Amino acid sequence: MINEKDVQFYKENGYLLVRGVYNQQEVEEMRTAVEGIIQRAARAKSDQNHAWQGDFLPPEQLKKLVLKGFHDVQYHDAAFMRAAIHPRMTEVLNGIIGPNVQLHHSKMLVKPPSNGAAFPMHQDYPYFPHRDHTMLAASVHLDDADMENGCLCVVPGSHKQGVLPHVGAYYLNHKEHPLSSGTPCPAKAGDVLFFNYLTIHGSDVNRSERTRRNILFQYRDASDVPTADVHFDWGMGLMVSGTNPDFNNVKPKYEIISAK
Ligand SMILES: O=C(O)CCC(=O)C(=O)O
Repeated sequence: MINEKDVQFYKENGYLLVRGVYNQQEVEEMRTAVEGIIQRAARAKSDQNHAWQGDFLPPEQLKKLVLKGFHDVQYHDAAFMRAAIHPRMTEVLNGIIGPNVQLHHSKMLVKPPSNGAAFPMHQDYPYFPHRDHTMLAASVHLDDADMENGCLCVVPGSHKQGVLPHVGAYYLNHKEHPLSSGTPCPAKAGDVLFFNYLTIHGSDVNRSERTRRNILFQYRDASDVPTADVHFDWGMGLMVSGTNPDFNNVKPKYEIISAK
């Protein structure tokens, strides 16, 4: 699926777009699963807006923006578990990360037409810092994405700058790091954009009449460890490929919610 040149590209640029990781049928299965989550969340009255807040857009514009986001989608529908460990996905992960890969967490990001939320430029590092910086996002496209419907933009090579100071709700100063500083990564449904958690990235508002649905999996080398007690997720530590060299090192914390 990828070759040595691709791996080199990722190392140099901190990102890699891989075409056709999922076929049409697999994409369709995930779309149905996304719709199911949205429906069930609405019935459970858990469908709050996850649009990022801050000062990166005027308040009256921010107010209108909507993001349907849910974490750990593999706990909602098995389609996402199959996607997380899909052989074509693991092949790329093995090329970039190495043989032993763990899932850290997942989320779905649905930007509805006309008012789908923007993500100001940021690194993912502050949300779940790790020692060896092996963490990467694999953003699975369930729709064709371009600048019109708010595709991802990355700053090539920015992972080499290391950890940068973030402001407010963990994004970079938007005057120093405007969205226009990023390289747009238009993609087709089934394509996956891989980017390191130090790579600066963001995305614009969905101004089109098309929905933009992405599933984002965060993966890390199984020997990498968190350096702060933040963002401990249910999915954290699930072996996606290989073996766990340090199984005593990190134990996920579970919160028991009593049944009503
Ligand atoms: O999917 C997107 O447009 C951006 C998502 C993102 O940057 C994030 O979740 O950290």
